[in-house]
Parts: sequence; C-alpha cells; structure tokens
Amino acid sequence: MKIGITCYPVYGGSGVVATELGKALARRGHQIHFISYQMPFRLGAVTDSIFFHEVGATTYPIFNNHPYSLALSSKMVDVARYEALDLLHVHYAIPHATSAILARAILRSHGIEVPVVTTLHGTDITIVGQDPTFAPVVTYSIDASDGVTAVSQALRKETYEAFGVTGEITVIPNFVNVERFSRRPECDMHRRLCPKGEKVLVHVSNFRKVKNTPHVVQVFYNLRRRGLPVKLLLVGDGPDRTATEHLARELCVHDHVRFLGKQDPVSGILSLSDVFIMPSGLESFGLAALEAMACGVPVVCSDIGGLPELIAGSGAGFLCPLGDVAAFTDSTAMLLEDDALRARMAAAARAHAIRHFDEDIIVPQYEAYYDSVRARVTA
Ligand code: GMT
Repeated sequence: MKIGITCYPVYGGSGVVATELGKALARRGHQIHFISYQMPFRLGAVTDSIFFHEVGATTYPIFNNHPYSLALSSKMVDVARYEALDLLHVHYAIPHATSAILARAILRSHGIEVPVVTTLHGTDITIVGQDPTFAPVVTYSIDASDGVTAVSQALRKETYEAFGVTGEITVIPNFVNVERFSRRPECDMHRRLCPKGEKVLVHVSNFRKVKNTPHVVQVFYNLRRRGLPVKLLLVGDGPDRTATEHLARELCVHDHVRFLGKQDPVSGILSLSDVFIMPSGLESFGLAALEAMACGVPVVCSDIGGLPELIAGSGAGFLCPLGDVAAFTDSTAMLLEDDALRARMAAAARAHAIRHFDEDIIVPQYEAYYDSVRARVTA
C-alpha cells in the first residue's frame, strides 16, 4: 500500500507514534510518504520505501500568519496524485484531519478517491480541540474522516462526550518496538552519575503544563528529605522547564538533578533508571511510560485518562491519585527501597509491554483497519 502520513514532526507523543508506525509499515513492505513542515525527529534517514515531502511556508504581506493548513492540503493533493497514494493517515486532528478532508474533496473533483484515516492522540481532543475556536471544525473533521482511531478507550469516550461525534471510533493502542526499547548493559554515564550506587528516578515529557513537572521535583525533594540516595533525570524540554529548574534550585536539590533536554534515543537513559514518574494532569495514553516499561523500568503514574488502561493489573508499577504528591512520594520510595519489589515490577513491566503493546501486535491492527476502510470506501 502507498500511505501518506501527516504528523507534527517535533518532540511529542503523536509525532513519535506516527513516525514509528511509518517506519514499521515500511519494514512490512508498504511505501510511506511523510508530509509535514519538517522531517519528523525520530525518522532518521529516509530509505527506498520512506519519502519525506516538506510543506513549504509562503509569506505574503496580507497574511497574518502563514496558512499552514491550506499549504498542507495542497501538498497532500500533490503527493496523493503523483505518488498514487492509496490512503492518507493523519495524526492529531488539528489541523491535519481538516487539511486531509479538503485534500480528499479536491482529489475527488479530479476523479481520484483517497480515503482519510484520522488518529486522535490526546490534547487535540482533551484540551485544544474543545476550545470554541476549533470545536466545530474538529467535530466536522472527525465525522467526515473515512476512519477514526483513538489511542485509548478513555480518549474514545472523551471524544464522544465532548464533541457529540456520531461515527465509529476504533481503539488501536500505542505500541513500542521491544527490541530497540530494552534494557542496555551498565554504562559509563551511570557510573559517573551515581558514584555511590545511588538510584535513578526519571521523567520524560515535553514539559507542558499538563505534565505537572513541578510535582516531579517536589516528589524528588521529599525522597531526598527521607534520606534516600537518589538522583533525578529529566528528559525533554518545553514551556515549564524553566519553572521546574527554578523549583529544584529553591528546594536545594539541583545538585542531584540533571536536565538532559530533548534526547533521542531515550532507551539508553531509561536503561540506567530505576523508577519512571509521570504525574500528568491528563494523559490519553502515556507513551513515555510504555517506553519505560519496555526497558524494564517500573512506573508511578497518575490514575487518569488512558494510564489505568496501560498499567492497571499489570504489576508494572503504581497508579496514584491525581496531584497527590504524598502518594507519589510513598509509591516511589517503596520501589526505591525494596530491591525485590522493584525487580519484580521491572520484569512485569517489560512482560506487559511485550505481551500487549509490541509493535508486531499493534501495527497489523492498523493494516487491517486500512483494509477495512478502503473496502468500505470503494464498495
Ligand atoms: O504528551 C503530549 O502532550 C504530546 C501529545 C501529542 O499529541 O504529541 O501526546 C499525546 O499523544 C501521545 C501519543 O498517542 C500519548 O501517549 C499522550 O498521552 C498524549 N498526551 C496527552 O494526552 C497529554
């Protein structure tokens, strides 16, 4: 199949999923055309079955902002026609689904039928999409898509409740490549970071408000106050990084905290970590937690959104009430102090990732979904 994939190319879960999906589909014999304003950050090199089409930015004095959504539609039309795409798969509703619906209409006017599959990821539904500025367009674009998937049951439910969408939404959970995301042997960085055998707490995110990164530092401060020999690694970057750094200094724990910025790959850092923490205020799935689990790192996460679907009953870690810093501290401390418990949960985390979220289990679900959408559209 020839598939056009559109996503945000920057650091963030939806872009990661779209890119990893494209790479996995290419390995399975499909031809993949990424269409975006920049090469997706996890793409690496293009190959003979992966292509990248950049959406250019044209400026003109009367434009307030560059109309990216329209430039994207034009590029979708161009790629679909000349590369003979079988399907457009867009990740994140705003504006990608809308651009794709417009592209589909233009293609139809040329007698070309290219179905549109939209995958909902999270903040496109839970935060940005519900803003009245976008809500009617998001609702229309979801309903007008030929196929809609959501990354968790929680997100599917939220989409029905918040938008009054009527069409079927199929849940296809996120996935991880369990070969690339697996624990690596002890490395020099670990020895230098933890000269006295300290334990490592890790957090990975884009430091947006919804990630509650100050809570990570507060939990870490509580752990140090309890006398636990632990270091904190913070991976990623975003709007709340400065405030989080300042808090670490105010609480005088900064000497034990490393802000590593955007990192790729993260599997090496996860491999030297003992516990992963995700105190998010909302998380439709929690891909970063899944990647940690695949690397055998037990997780401590908020009990909201799609996180219970990922973790509950797996023995891979703990779910804590949203915003309850004391509960997060207690659960993390338990894992850091009890080597046997941590080892048990680490093994369960890896096993759970392999059994339920391995790339080889989930990617065929997308292939089957594409087939069903194409069959319906051409019937
Ligand atoms: O985490 C983010 O804020 C980025 C966002 C995105 O769309 O790039 O992530 C969302 O999609 C990920 C991939 O499906 C999910 O794993 C994240 O849980 C989800 N983020 C939120 O719901 C806040």
